[in-house]
Amino acid sequence: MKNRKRRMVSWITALLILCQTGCGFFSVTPQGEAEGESSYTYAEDESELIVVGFSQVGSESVWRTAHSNSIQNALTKENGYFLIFDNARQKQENQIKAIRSFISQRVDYIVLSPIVESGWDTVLKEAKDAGIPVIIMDRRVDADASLYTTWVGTDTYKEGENAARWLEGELKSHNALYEDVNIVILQGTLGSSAESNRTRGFASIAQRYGNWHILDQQTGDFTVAKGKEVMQQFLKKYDDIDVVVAQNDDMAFGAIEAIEEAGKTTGVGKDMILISFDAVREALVLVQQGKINVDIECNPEQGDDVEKVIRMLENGESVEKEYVVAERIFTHRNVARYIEERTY
Ligand code: GZL
Repeated sequence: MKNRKRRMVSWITALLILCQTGCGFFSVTPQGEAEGESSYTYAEDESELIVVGFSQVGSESVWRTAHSNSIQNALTKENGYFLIFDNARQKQENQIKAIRSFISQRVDYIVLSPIVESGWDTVLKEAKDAGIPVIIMDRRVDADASLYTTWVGTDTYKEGENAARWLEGELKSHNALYEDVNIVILQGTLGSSAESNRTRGFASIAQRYGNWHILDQQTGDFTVAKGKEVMQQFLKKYDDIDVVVAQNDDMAFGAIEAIEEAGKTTGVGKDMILISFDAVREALVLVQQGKINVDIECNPEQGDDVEKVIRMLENGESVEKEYVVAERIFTHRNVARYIEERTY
């Protein structure tokens, strides 16, 4: 709130200086043409908008696009917001630059979806010193918790555990739980909480089974192209892969391309089991077709939760330190029930 007052004062000050220099007031018609005598009416309705600076990871995946849409659909002018959206193109230095720009513009709130967990303390302290609340969204930061107000996202560690628990049940149902199984993992962006949590969550179950062999794990950076490239390397290196774990659907799409180009198949009753994460619509179609065995949902619809938090803060209400959004697991057994409602 105080940033808006300060910003309004600075605008009025600027206008007064403008007047003293004889520039005079003018009214700006919708066509943008100044006309005749009248007082300058800057967009007063805009001065009352809550200005939010949002630093987004990038546009690396279908999920990310849905995530961006979710925040843009929640923080609209009609809802009382002026959203400044910055796409960091998957570079942390771009996110840090964007946050510093938001601070210099004296926004009311900063929302950060951090590409990686580390390296945020300095810039978050600058925001705190400027009196601008920061909301972390989607991935997590490894920073002093006093430097941000709250976190809104998904439990990616549980997602990793759920993937392994599904595999446990799948192998058990085929009386193969204690048979040798060779696994390769396409990891997300290294150093991101999504990658580290899914990797650790899966490993926490996998380590119980000496017969589960994780042959290799490499980052496909959450993209189709890199996921395909790494899968091609795995196929060259190993001729007995039983399970592919892709830490997002885009890498799963790339892996399927690579596997099929190598003359093999994925899915229910096929050469390789394919486990994926995110559960975007395009992937749920592949689950329905039996090409992806299981898709662990990671819910990108977090914009409304962020908007609720900002509204509470505006009303002087206290907020929780974290908000976790709900998620499901999709297989060919239940996907038909949900696929029609999937909008992204
Ligand atoms: C997960 C999110 C990940 C998605 C990917 O919370 O950060 O980033 O799983 C996206 O699709 O690129």
